[in-house]
Amino acid sequence: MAGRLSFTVGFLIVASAGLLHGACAATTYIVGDDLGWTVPPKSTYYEEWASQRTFQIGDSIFFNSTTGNHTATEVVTREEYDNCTKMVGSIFDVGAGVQIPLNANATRYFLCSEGIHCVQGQKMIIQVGDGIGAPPSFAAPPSFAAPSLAAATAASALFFSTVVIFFLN
Ligand SMILES: [Cu+2]
Repeated sequence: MAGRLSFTVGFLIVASAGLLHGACAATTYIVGDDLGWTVPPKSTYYEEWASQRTFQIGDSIFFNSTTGNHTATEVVTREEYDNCTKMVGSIFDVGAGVQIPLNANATRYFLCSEGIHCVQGQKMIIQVGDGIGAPPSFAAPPSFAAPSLAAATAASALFFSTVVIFFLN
């Protein structure tokens, strides 16, 4: 009986750990890391930052502004991106930070609408998955709930495991 208990507990701990790990697998990338989202030291800074990373469905990017006024403006086409087109798509004021979920394979274009920041290089291309897919719906607001939802799912899985252990013994 003790052997079966140990086996059951061990199995459930492994299963729960798997769920917890799964919940953490989605990555939130802080755009520009320590630099944050600002006018970069060189014009290709953010494009290089993004090209060095692999973005998958479920990941998020977090625009964190430490100095000055900036926006995270998403435009739809490469042409709009190249031309630093403003007032197209969705514009988020990067005050306290903006988190944008990457919830579909697509190539997405972000830039700052303030002054000439975009021309100075505050722009970035994010390829999610294979980069092929419909552009995002701009009706979707930035998500702040995703991390806590994932944590809640993991917590409920742990609770369920505990209940199962209780009834098995
Ligand atoms: Cu800016």
